[in-house]
Amino acid sequence: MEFETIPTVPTADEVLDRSLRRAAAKKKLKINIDRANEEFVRAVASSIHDKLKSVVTSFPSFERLPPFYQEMTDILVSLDRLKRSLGAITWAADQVRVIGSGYARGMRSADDTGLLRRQAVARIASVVHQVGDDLLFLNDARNILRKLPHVNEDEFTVVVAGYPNVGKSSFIRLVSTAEPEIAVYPFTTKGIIVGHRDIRRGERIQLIDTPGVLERPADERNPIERQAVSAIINIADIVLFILDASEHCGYALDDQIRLQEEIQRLVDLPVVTAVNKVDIRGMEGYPAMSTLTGEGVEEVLDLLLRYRTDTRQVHPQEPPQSETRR
Ligand SMILES: Nc1nc2c(ncn2[C@@H]2O[C@H](COP(=O)(O)OP(=O)(O)OP(=O)(O)O)[C@@H](O)[C@H]2O)c(=O)[nH]1
Ligand SMILES: [Mg+2]
Repeated sequence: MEFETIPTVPTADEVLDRSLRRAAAKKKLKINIDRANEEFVRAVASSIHDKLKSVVTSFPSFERLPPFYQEMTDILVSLDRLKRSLGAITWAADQVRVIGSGYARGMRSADDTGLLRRQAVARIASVVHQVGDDLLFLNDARNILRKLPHVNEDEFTVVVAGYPNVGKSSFIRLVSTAEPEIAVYPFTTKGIIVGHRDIRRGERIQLIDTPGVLERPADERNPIERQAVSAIINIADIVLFILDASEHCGYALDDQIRLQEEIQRLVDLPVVTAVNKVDIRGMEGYPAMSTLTGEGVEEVLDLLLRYRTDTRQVHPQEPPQSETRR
């Protein structure tokens, strides 16, 4: 993922200190004091300009990112805010260069180059401090975005969704390489977690654990829930919707079914619904499993894999592969 390579974004003081120190080292090399002052201002301005520009270019171009990552960026840090801050840093880089070359030129005909040097540094420092909050914001954004998991668009992808606490992570843990946290309280999972499962002939599929979603208007959903919806819309080939008929999750079954219907309307994809926690209570008409006892879990996975062969088969007229071939 392109986010992993974004280096730490320095604070305003770090940008200034580093550039002033470097320029001071260069200044020592000059014998003529006026030349030294001019050189100092040029060096400070150019080093700050380059540093700020490199901060901007270290972020990926968001328009070119796949829709899922664009949307996740928007949910987690706000694309608008990110673009505004990157724009502010570009502005500051240009300002610093203009100030630096203006003062350096002025020094050629000045009596007191030391005074001009101090004025130039003060003005440059003021510009850098003006974008101090933007630098802090970009570093926070960088720290959040670099934790986003890598989603492979070429792999068959099952997105596991449902109300909080129904056993989504428990299922993912049993059938994939991912090891999400499991707990008795809702919203244990707060982001997208990617796992894999090897299937025959060296192929593997991707299984995505998502945070729980509540049945409520989309604009009332919090950023945690919105990540799940984004995964369903942008990266799923198939959705496994888990119901908890025992209601031990803390939510009414009717609400869970309404959410399942909403998701079904939202995407033009197969939505396979399975009932978990059947060690406590099952429900007619749906595949049954218990991630606690393991009962029915592999059967649900097999059901999902059958869709994989259905959607990716080379000859569409070929009937779905039978149970015996798996
Ligand atoms: N009895 C029983 N409990 C289960 C079963 N599956 C999960 N649980 C319990 O249900 C609780 C929630 O499980 P999780 O796997 O964390 O549920 P989740 O859907 O990922 O929850 P969020 O991440 O909060 O949305 C935990 O206490 C699990 O031990 C099951 O089949 N039977
Ligand atoms: Mg979970």
